[in-house]
This record gives sequence, C-alpha cells and structure tokens, in this order.
Amino acid sequence: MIWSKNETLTRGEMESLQLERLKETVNRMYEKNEPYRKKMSEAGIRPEDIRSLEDLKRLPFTTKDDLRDNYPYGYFSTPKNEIVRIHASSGTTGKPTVVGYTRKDLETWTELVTRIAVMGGATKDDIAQICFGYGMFTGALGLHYGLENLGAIVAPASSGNTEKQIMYLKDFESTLLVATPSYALHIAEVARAMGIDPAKDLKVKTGLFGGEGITESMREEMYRLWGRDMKVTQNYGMSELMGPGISGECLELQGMHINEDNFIPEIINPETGEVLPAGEEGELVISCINKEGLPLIRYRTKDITRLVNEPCKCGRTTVRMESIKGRSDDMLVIRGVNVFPSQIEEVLLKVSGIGPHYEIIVDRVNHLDNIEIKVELCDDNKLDLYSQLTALEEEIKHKLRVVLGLSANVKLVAPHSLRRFEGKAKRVVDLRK
Ligand code: DLL
Repeated sequence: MIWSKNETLTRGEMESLQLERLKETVNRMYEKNEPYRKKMSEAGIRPEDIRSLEDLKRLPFTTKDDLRDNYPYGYFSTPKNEIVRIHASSGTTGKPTVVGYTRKDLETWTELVTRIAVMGGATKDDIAQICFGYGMFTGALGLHYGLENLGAIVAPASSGNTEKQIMYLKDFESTLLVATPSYALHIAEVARAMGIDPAKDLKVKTGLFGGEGITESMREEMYRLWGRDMKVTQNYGMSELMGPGISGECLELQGMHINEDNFIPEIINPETGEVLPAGEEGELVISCINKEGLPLIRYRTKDITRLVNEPCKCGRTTVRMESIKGRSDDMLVIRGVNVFPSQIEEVLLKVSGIGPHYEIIVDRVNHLDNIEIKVELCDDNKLDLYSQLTALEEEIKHKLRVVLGLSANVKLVAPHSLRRFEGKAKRVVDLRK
C-alpha cells in the first residue's frame, strides 16, 4: 500500500510542486526570518532570483550554529503565538536546538510519518509499542501520531524498564515495535534470558527502527532473534528538520524514500560545500519546503550518504538515500541520543581535582551502546582514598547525566596515564565500528 499520491508523482510533477513550494518558503524566510534574510542579502540573492530548482544552490546554507546563535526562538519563521509545540535536540554545547511546530506543521508531520510507517509494512490492524523516550526527543511523539493516524493501536511504552516492555509486548500482543535498532536487539536478548523466545512467544512482525543506523549485520541479527518473517526497516530523520518522517525504507530494502514533496535533498562535498553530481557520496543537505514554524533552507545534516534516482519496485517514484555511512563532524549517536565530545569536555573542565586529559570509549555491550569516560586525576594521592574517588566519580557522572541526558560510566585514572598526542588529540575511541 502507498499512503499518498505524492509518493508516485512523475519527475515533472514533483519538480513543479517542489519549485512552487520552494518559492513560497524562500519568500516566507525572507519576510519573517531576520537572520536568514541577512544571510541572503550577504549572498546577494533575493526571493525573485529563485526561478528554477537549479537556483537552490545559490541560497546560503543553514547550520546548527545558526539555530544555537538564535536560541531558543530566534530562528522561527512564524510569530510565537502560532507555535503549538516545541521539541529540542542536543547542540554542540550545553544548549539544545529548539524546533517549533505550528498546527499545520503537526498535521504535515503526522502525514509524513504515516507514509513512512506504511512503507515499512505497518497497517491499521497493528498494535504498535513505541519504545522511544517520550519527551523533547522527536522520535516518540512523531511515530505516535503517525501510527495513530493510520488507525493502529498505539502503546506509548517509552524507553527503558526492559522487563516491563517485554510484559507489555506479551500481554498486549503488540505486533509492531518502534525503537532504536540497538534497543530492539537488547529487548530480544533480555526476553530470551527471561525464557521468552521473541520469535515464538511474541507477536511482533514489524519493526520500525530509527534514530540511529542499522547495519546489515544488525538486520541479520534482528531476523535471527525476532523471527525470519519480521519486516525490518529503518527510517531517518532529524529534529531540526522535523524529526522522523524525512525518509524511510520500503519493503524492497533498497534505500530510504525521501518525502521529496516536503524536503529537497542535495549532496555536497563537506569540505568545499560544492554540490556533487548525481550518485556521488557526500554530506546530505536538506531544504524544508512545506513548513511554517521552522523551515530550514539548505540545512547541513553532517550525515554522509548517496542518493539513488532509479525507480523502485514498490512503485514509489521518490528519490532514495542509502544508509548513513557516518558523519562529517564528531557527533556520536549513543542509544539514539546525540552526543558531542565538546559537551563532555565542557562538563569535565568545570570539575575540580581532575586534569584536562580524558578519553571517551564507546562500545556495544549486549547490543546496547555503552559510554565510558576515563579522566586523569590531578593528584595521585586521591587514588588511595576510595571514598573520595567514588564520590568524585559520582559527581562527574551526575553532571554528565544532566547535560547529555544519558548515563556514562566514569573511571578516574592516575595522572599521566592516558595517551598523549603530538598532533590533534584523539579523544574518542568508537569500538562499535
Ligand atoms: O533521531 C529523529 C528520528 C527519531 C528519526 C526516530 C527516526 C526515528 P535527532 O535526535 O535530531 O533526530 O538525531 C538526528 O540521528 O542526523 C543522524 O545522525 C542520526 N539518525 C537518525 N536516524 C538515522 C538512521 C532523530 N536511520 C541524527 N540512520 C541524524 C543513521 C540516523 N543515522
């Protein structure tokens, strides 16, 4: 089933819709968004200069810094009294980036997520258990409204408390699971440890996974644990642009279909900003063309991928993006939460008794991301005082939890025991790769 006719437009129809919406959005930005108007003026471009889709590349980029510099509401393109919801995502420093939605934006978001859910095999007969954290994260409420719109029964289980999740899965006879792929694998492992075989004893047949990437080996593991007949798809999104609803895999599993009537994708060279020819790998840049609250133009996602233009067997005509290969910045995605090493450094620098040398080790244990931070003490005498050492570790852990929104293990180590670097310090060791 295909949810919307806009997923099957001819190229000509899609491009004329995109151009019409792009012009409207650029006009809106020019009139209502002062920081972007300034950027356009600096680039010597006015709304009437946008005559074809080719002209998109003349428009200036938008970055996370633009949102951060105008924190919290300065980048909205609608008067604040028309905004009915805000979400937030972590920024490179302590402050998050804030996203605002008008009522119409919420309706659009719902529609786009419904498309993604249908692409991944969801139906109105599903009982959908949502295991994303409800809160400022866009994942939970995004999928929630999309699946309700489809007519499925939605169970807002949120994340964590895995044994209870398994009880819900069993008792509610949930048929569809929404989670990060790593959490879905973890749930299956815990279920098995409880003597429940997810493939036989649970009814989950569809997994809509997102917020982080799914590798082919994770997908294989998903089939092994949840059953060979499970429909395993991933979808992609980003808070600043909307949340989930940007793109998703159909059951052909040949890349994620982009909701192109709402988002125009480009691939650029992350070093030079130059637009790359069709089919080349580079940084994904997205322009929102159907939003009111926060329509970002040429937003640099920092995610590395490639676009696929060939027709898909499912019948959708939209451009697809391949699985994300990595990022062009140093952002880590840990259990679906975005973490910048600079956020960790900022916390550590404010704690007395520890030095400036630290190492961040990210690993995957029992399918769950684990983050450990080793920090050097200033003074080795502390190493002998167990109670002081644990109190300091707890203090750092607490401060990190407040800033990152997730718990990290902290290990204090002797002065001068961590690696030193002659060039750029390599502070992050990501063992998941
Ligand atoms: O993760 C939105 C989302 C929620 C999408 C739930 C899908 C499902 P943020 O918290 O702002 O938003 O994080 C966005 O997460 O730039 C990617 O680096 C990463 N990411 C999200 N989905 C995928 C995916 C949500 N399917 C950042 N594959 C993005 C790889 C993904 N990375």
